[in-house]
Amino acid sequence: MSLGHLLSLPFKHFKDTQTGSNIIQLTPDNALCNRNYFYQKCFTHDGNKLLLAADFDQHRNYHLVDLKEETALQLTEGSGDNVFGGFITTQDDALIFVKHNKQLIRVDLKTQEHSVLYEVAKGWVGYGTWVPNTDCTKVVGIEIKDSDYMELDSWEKFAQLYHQNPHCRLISIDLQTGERNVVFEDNIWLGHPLYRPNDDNTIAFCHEGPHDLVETRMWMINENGKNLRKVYEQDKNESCTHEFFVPDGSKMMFVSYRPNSHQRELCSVDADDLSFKVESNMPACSHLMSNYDGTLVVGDGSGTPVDVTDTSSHSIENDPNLYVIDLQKDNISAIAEHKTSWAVLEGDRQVNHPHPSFTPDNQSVLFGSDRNGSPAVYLASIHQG
Ligand SMILES: [Mn+2]
Repeated sequence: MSLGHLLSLPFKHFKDTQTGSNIIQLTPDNALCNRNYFYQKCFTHDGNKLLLAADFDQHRNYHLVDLKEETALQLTEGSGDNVFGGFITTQDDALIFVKHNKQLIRVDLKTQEHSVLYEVAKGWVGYGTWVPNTDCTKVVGIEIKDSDYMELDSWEKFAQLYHQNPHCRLISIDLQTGERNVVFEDNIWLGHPLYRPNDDNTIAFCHEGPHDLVETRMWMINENGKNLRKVYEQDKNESCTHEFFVPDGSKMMFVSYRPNSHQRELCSVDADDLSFKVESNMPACSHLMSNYDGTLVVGDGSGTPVDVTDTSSHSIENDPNLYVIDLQKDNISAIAEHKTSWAVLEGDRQVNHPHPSFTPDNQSVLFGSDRNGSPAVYLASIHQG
């Protein structure tokens, strides 16, 4: 197999035993497949094509799945693909992803032609998920000094990197020219860079690390490096995580939780004035993502978080459900079981996370699970068929 190879991908259909939701298994058993990170664009606008990563050709590479034809088109090859950070451009014409923590690459969806948009400078490592602005003319990313960097192939190393206070910089890259602009730089582990949709002047990022040790996770800053501000002042016992911008740019939403409680809160701040709101109480979901205007939210029920230091007081029972939270109707319902193990596999901490998000028509939820023994990608209908 190689670039442009078209593989037949017969889908499997079944019903959720609890809810009757129609579930489609898109990728086969006995393979390593994952969807991209939950807020990165993975569907074409018409909802007919889906970006995912799969090891059909030895390495885990990007493929474009045709949901009508049940085929997978190979977009990348070789080792080193960052298989969570890649995204389809707003224009639906390319995949953009990072290879070997070093090169930001554009892949033409039609021809698979590769072009290098940006190269990480010597002495630095391109880290995590890099996110475009709405027009897809710029990307924000995080770079870590290579002397401070380590491969994060376990949750122990995740904690270790936090305590090392690595030198990090938040950068913006012009995709036309490849020019890099350093927005912010500090001896603190930085992560989750985000452009606010429809407002290039607002960039968000986080202080990364064990959630119960990080004092203030979420920050915003102007694109020119001015007006650094806390998004939200956390209580002493409060942990916040998995923040994302509602795709219309109106709000930032995030998960808040505290020790010795199963209950979690779906919270938001207004992206203009940072006014805070508890949107809903909810079951112990790890990741959340909303529809375009933030009226519907999908979350993945989880167990004891792995990214805290004090696991005993955060210990909770595993919840195997995908939930849809309707904020207008004030209603939460389990739509299907994801049944994933959450296990780290071959040094990959994220591959068995569901990372759910809506399809463009809001009728189904895309998620990952190793319910059949290996990580695969699924669609579950929200309403019973
Ligand atoms: Mn995750």
